[in-house]
Amino acid sequence: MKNHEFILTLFLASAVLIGALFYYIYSSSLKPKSENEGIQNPTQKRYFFFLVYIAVFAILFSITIPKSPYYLFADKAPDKVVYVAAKQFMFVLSEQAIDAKNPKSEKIVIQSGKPVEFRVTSLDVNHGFAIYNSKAELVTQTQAMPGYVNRLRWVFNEPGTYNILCLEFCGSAHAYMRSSFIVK
Ligand SMILES: [Cu+2]
Repeated sequence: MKNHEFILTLFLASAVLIGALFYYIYSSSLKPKSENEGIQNPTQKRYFFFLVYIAVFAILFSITIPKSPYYLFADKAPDKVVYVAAKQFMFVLSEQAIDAKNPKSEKIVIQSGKPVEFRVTSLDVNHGFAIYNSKAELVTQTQAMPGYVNRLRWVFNEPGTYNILCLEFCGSAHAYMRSSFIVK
């Protein structure tokens, strides 16, 4: 099972659990038909149910949180740093720190199999920084936010041309906001 399929399965399992919880609360708050039927001690049963529920979620979180992108390649020193400044409606990419008053883009070539770090910011509004491979599949992404530098580390194993698209609706020409780099 691939990583994303595994995470999808976990999400679906938690959706079923949430559904089960709501069904349990709904059915336990129905009035018993007579004094002899129904739940005898709903408070205690709910307490037990919540304990099980918390335990299940603790397991799910302990599996999924370490897979979140914040820890990806954290132990690898980047072979290359690429500075990214997004603005309406373009991406400025450079191997040198970008001067906000005079942003200059340059052609970026990344070595395959080596960790690269993108330092992503925005010069105006919020943008997305999404990297797509030559098959138009989303590889990785982060937000481009004014006043913040988001670090995105990745190792590209497939050579080719990668496209960068904005994933945040940032204005009238948002759909035309794109750039690219080469992995060789
Ligand atoms: Cu946009």
